[in-house]
Amino acid sequence: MALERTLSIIKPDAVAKNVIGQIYARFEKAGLKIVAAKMKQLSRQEAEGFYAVHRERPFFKALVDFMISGPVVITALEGENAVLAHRDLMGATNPKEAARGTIRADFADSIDANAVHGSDAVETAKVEIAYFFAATDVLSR
Ligand code: IDP
Repeated sequence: MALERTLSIIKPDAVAKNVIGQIYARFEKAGLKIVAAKMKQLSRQEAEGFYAVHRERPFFKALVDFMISGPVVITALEGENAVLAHRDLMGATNPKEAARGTIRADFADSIDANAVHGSDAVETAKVEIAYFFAATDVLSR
């Protein structure tokens, strides 16, 4: 087992549904600790930079438009195998394919509005956490 950190974003659809607390409760129940958190209205430039790896994909503009459509909640989580543990909680990208009881199965409406983002690897998580938080804002406990 490895103590890891991962980046979670509660996307504008889930924030609008008022389920931030329900999603946080799932993190905590799974043993993931919140070590940094903020609510933020992303600028277009911030969202484009965050999703730069998808720049050439046909859904890029729709993804960025969606991510700036309202505030998001950005959280760094810490725990044993945090990256995979968090992705298990999220479920498949397309909520129609997400396993029962996952965040996306329960709260997401479509592949575009799919409630949450989670880092896909430890190295990606380091870059994504640093994209939104200064090192001094991540408080291990
Ligand atoms: P992930 O969020 O499950 O890691 P990624 O493949 O990294 O999935 O894609 C990033 C985000 O881009 C997804 O969460 C989803 O909102 C959006 N996305 C991915 N694939 C599609 C697609 O085929 N159509 C529309 N949006 C997509």
